[in-house]
Amino acid sequence: MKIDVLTLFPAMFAGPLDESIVKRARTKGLLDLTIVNLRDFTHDRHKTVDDRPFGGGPGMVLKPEPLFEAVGALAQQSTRVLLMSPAGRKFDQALARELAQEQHLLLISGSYEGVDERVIETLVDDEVSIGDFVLTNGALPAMVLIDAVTRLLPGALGDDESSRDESFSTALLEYPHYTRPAEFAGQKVPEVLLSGNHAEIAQWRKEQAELRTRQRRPDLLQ
Ligand code: 21W
Repeated sequence: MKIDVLTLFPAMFAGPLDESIVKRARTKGLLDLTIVNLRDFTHDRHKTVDDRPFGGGPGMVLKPEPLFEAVGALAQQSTRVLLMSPAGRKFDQALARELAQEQHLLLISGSYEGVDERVIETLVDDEVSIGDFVLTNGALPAMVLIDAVTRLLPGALGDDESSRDESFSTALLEYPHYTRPAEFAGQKVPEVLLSGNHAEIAQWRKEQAELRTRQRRPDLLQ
């Protein structure tokens, strides 16, 4: 899969995408990721990407010209163009699975400023939000989306990670985990886990997962 990101903050992307499973997916050639500075598509001395809103009001709006030029240069017919926006469709595992099927994603990481509506009408396939809280820009949401999509690419997870993932792809929260020592600071590991009775352990884990889900995320059981 190819993912291009258009951003005003390319430096924010150094780090999170150079570690762990995403790094390995890039090294293996499963993910071809390019971070592109929107300012590279300006032509004036000041590399202007924004301007004052028509109609007045606070803040600035991202100008259409750099975005039209950038998307024109980076997108093909088959590219899915996504604008990271607090007004977008809520990102979830179902959307991550859907996006993992695409050949090419182009993410536009918005800033605190709005984006000229003609960009959204003409260039953007979907607007995507990662949740109902206010961030300073769309860079972290773009990285969150890339992380969630990348681990779903065939071959991205190792055998161990992959089989663990399958056994937990029930829509429940996970049961509690313990490792050695069997007693730590007076806190004991539940006896059943030390029993060696695999049927009882499986039953206990199932009950714990259901209990936790009912207590913490009843919405998942609807
Ligand atoms: C925050 C952009 C608020 C726009 C006047 C002028 C992308 C995000 C973002 C941001 C506004 C996502 C304004 C969850 C997020 C993102 C920055 C609204 C403010 N007023 N998912 N400008 N949360 N956030 N306009 O914040 O770009 S996906």
